[in-house]
Amino acid sequence: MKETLAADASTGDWSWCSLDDLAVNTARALTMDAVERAHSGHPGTAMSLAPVAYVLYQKIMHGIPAQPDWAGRDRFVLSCGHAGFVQYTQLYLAGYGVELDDIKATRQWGSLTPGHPEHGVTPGVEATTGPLGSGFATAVGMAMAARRERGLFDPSAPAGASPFDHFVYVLCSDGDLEEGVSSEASSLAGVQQLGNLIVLWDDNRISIDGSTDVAFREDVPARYAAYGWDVHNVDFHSADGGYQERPEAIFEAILKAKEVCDKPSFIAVHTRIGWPSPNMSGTERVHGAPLGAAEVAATKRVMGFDPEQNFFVDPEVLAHTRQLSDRARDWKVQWDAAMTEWRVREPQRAALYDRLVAGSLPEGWKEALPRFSGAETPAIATRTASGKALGALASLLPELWGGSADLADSNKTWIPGEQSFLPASPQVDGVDASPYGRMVHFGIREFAMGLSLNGMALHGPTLPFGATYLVFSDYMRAAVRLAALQRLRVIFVFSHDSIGVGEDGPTHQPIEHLASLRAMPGVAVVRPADANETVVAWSAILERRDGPVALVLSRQDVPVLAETPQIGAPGADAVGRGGYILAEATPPSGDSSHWAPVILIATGSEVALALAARETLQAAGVPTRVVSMPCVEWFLEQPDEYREEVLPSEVRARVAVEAGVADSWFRWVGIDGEIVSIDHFGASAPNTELFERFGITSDHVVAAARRTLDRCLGRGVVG
Ligand SMILES: Cc1ncc(C[n+]2csc(CCOP(=O)(O)OP(=O)(O)O)c2C)c(N)n1
Ligand SMILES: [Mg+2]
Repeated sequence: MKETLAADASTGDWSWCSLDDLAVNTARALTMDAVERAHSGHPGTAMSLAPVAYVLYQKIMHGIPAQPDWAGRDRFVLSCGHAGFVQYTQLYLAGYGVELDDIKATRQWGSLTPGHPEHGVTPGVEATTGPLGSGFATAVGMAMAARRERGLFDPSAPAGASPFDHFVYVLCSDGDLEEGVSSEASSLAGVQQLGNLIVLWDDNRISIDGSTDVAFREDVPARYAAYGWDVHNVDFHSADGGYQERPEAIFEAILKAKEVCDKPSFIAVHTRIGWPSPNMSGTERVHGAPLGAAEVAATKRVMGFDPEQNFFVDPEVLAHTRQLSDRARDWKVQWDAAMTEWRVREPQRAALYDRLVAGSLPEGWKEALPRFSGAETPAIATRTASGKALGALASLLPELWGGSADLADSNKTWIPGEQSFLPASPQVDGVDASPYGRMVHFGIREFAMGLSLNGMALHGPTLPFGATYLVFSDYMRAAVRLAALQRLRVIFVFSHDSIGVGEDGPTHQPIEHLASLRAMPGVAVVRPADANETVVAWSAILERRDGPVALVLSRQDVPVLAETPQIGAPGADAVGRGGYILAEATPPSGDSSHWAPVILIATGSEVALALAARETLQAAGVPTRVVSMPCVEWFLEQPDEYREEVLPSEVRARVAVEAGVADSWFRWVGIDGEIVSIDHFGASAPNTELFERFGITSDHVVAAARRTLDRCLGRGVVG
C-alpha cells in the first residue's frame, strides 16, 4: 500500500488539534454517562482506548460513514467487545448513523448500541464480538479473504495499487490474548504472512480479577515475534511514573505497520485502564461497572468538562469529527475511478465480481454435479460423494474456497488441481502454492478455522467452507454459534459422523453432536442419506443465502439408494425441504397412496436401515412409509400443509432412527412413537459390530415399529 499511502493526505502527515483532544474526551464522557444511565457496562477500557480508536477512525482508516458497507473500506474489529463504547463513540463522532439518542439508549431493547457489538445491528460494526479471542480470529479470516478477493479479481496489480487493497484493524485486550483461539489464529496469520492485518493490543495489565500477573505473565511481544509478526511497542507511561497519551505514536506505529507487507503487525499499547479517572483508573474497578456519580464528576473535572452536564457534545467537536465524510467523498471518487479502470482492464473478472456481489449462481451450474447409480456404484461414503460434488463445482464457482483442519483427505474437501493458499515464500516441498490459492491449510486449529471462516464470510464476497471430524465440532462450537448469530454463509463440513468411525473408538465417535448442533438456533444440520442426496444437499446449500450449514457426512460406505433423487431428477427439490417421503407405504388393498400405519424417520446412514425395515414390515402386511429427514431445520421452515403431507398427524405410530442420542427426535415421534438411538458413548471395534451391538439395525427398527403400533392400537389411535 505504499503508493496509496504516500499519495493520501489523510493518512500521510500527522495532524492533531485541540478539537481532537476535545473529541477524545467527549468519547470518554459519553462512555461514562451512558454506562451510568444504563446502570451497567464497561467504561474503563472504552475510556483509555478512546485516543487509539480515534486515531484509527479519524486519521487512519478509510471508510464512508454514509455507506458502511462500501467494498473499498478498511475493516475494523473490536475484539474486546465488552468495551463496545470504544467503537460506538467513534461511530457517533464519525457519523455512521449512531446518534446521541442511540448512545443514551445503550443496552436497551432495540437500541443501536447493544451490550456487545453486534454485526447487523449497528452500522459500521463489522463483526459480532464479546466472546474474548473471537474477534481476533475472525479478523484473521477477513485478512485472508481480502487476499483471496484480490487474487480473484485483480491479481496482477502492484501492491497498494488495486481497489481491492485494504487493511484489517483489530483492537484487542488481555483477555483476547489469554484465550487460546487468538494464539491459534495468530500462528496461522504468521504463516500466512498477512501484511494487511494490524492488531493493537491494549496492554493495560488488568482484567476482572485484578492484575493480569495472576494468570498471564509471558513476554507477549516476543511471542508475536516468534509467530512471525512485525512487532511494535507504544507506552503511554513515562519513566517518572507519569502517564502521557501519545496519539501520534499510535499513528506512527500504524504507518510503520502498514509499510510491512509480508507480516501481520502487532502493536502493544501500554495503557492505564479508565484513564483519566483520578481515583479508579489503573484498577479493575473501572472494568465492568458504572464509576458512580462522584467519580464521573471528578473525571469530567480532570478533563475540563462541566460535571453538571451529561451527554454533552460541543457542536464544534461534532462538526470537526464529521468532516470525515468530506474526506471519504474524495476516497470514494478515487476508488470509483480505480474500479472503472479495473472493469475495463478485467471485464471477465468484473463480471464474476458482479455475480458474487449480487449473490447469484451461473447459468446451468447444477448440470456439472455428479449423478450416482446403484448399478455402477453400489455403495460409497457420503464424504466421498461430497468431495466429488465439490470437485465438480470448483471451476464453475470460484467463490467456493476453504479447507480443513489438517484432515482434507479424510473430509474430502481437497479440490483436485487447486493450489494451496500460502505466501510465495518460503516454498514448502511438494506443495503447489500461491498467495491467491484456493485451499487453506488451517492446521489443527478447529476453533480458529471456524472463526476465520466467519471472517471470510463477513468480508465477502466469497463463500467459505471448512472441515473437520464431526466429533471435533465441539472444538469450534463457539465459532459455529457466532456464525449462526450473525447469519453468516459458512459451510461447515463434518465427516466421520457416527460410530461408523469404528476402530478409532469413543473419542472419535460423535454421539451427542447432531443433537447438540441442532439445539443451536440458526444452524442447518444436513445429514444426507446417500451419494445422490449428498449432491442434491450441496445444491440446496448453495441456493440458500441465509446462515451457516453443518454438512454431516459418513466415513463409511453407504448404499446408493434407488429411492433417493439424483440431481435434476423430478422430486429432487424435496431434499432441500429438509424431509420428504422416500418410500411410500403400500396398503394391502393397494388403493391408497397416502396412508400408513407406521412411519419410519431416518437420517444419513440409517436411512438404508429404515428402508430395509420397511421391506420386512410391508412383507408382514404393515404399510410402512419411510421419511428421509436430512435437515430438521429446513423441514421446520416448510408450510404446515407440506409437513402434514409428509408426517400426517393422524399417524402416531412413528419410529425415528439415528446413530446418536435420541434428543432430536422426540418432537417428531410423539408420545406413542419410539426412537432407535445411541444414548451412551461408543467403543473401539469394527463399525459393523458396533451397529449390531448398539442396536442400530433394521431388526431393532422393525421391533420398535411393532411396539409402537401395538401401543397405538391399544390406545385406539391408529387411523
Ligand atoms: C470467552 C470469554 N470469557 C469470559 C468473558 C467475560 N469477560 C469479559 S471481559 C473479561 C476480562 C477482561 O479483561 P481484559 O480482556 O484485559 O479487558 P479489560 O478489563 O482490560 O477491558 C472477561 C473475563 C468473555 N467476554 N469472553
Ligand atoms: Mg486488560
